[in-house]
Amino acid sequence: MAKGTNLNDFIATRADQGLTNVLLSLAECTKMISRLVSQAGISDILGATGTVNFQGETVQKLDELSNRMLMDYLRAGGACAGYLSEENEGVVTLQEGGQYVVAVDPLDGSSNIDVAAPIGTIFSVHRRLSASGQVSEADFLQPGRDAVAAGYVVYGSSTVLMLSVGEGVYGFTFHAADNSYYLTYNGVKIPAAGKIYSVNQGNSAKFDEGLKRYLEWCIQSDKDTGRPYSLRYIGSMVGDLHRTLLKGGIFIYPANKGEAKGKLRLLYECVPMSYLVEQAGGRATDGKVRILDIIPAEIHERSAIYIGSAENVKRCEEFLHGGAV
Ligand code: P6P
Repeated sequence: MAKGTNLNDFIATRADQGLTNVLLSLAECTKMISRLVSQAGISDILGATGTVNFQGETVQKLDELSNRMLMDYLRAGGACAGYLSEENEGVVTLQEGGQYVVAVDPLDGSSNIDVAAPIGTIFSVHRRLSASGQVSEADFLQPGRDAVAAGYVVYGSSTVLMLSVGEGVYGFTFHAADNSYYLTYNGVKIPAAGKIYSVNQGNSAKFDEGLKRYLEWCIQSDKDTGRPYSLRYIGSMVGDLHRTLLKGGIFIYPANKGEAKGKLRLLYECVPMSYLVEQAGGRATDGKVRILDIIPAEIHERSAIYIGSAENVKRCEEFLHGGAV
């Protein structure tokens, strides 16, 4: 059965050798992570027979293991100079001659493994700013608008890699039988408007007044605007954003009173997702500023995020800025 375009062939025609190397290293590693995630429950049972694996290493949590695997695959690929991860305190030099730096959330939403809910790997790729040698944090403190690629892999009922190299968004579904990703979304466009909003409404008491009024507006009945909207919230950014990208609507993680800049990390959660959503025709801001225009000050800094269909995000911003009626 013809399965269509293979990821490797697709990337090779759209990226230079170095970027192709980085992206295929990431993709190969996510195939392994997909297998581990799908077996997590079973390995837990196996783990009950002893917490030491055949190499004599302590069995690590899956997100820490994913982090180590991603570093190993990118280092072996040879083109990735530096690595920033939610799991590492500082940046890591992988190949001094590499020309790219990668920011990664190795296994976002990993607490959902226990309940078999969708989780994911999120990544963005920039060119290094330094010429060669050891990378520094400065190589990563670049705005998302300068990224050369971004994407995620959602480990759900199927494993799907969503990717952009700046020319639209393409999706590839993992075919475990022959260990390959095949093109299944040939140019994703997010609906201009959607009827789903996604937020942890349990935090409402901490939301500012404009957001509270927007959420009240979402659930009022109004046929012309398709309201009331539906609330969908998985508690896994990759799962919630994958649905938003395909079905439309808005995902919100605001700056709460307790969290001055929100919970989600700018460089390896907000930027990659914003890059993809904008490439698909959507919009992503922190409520005021375009996410991709933010100049990061710290490698693990957080940001509020309002992201999804352009009409939904703009309508929400009207309430945030006090202009909505
Ligand atoms: P809350 C998962 O822990 C995560 O980092 C994102 O994947 C998700 O969108 C968010 O946190 C959920 O946070 O506070 O609603 O549980």
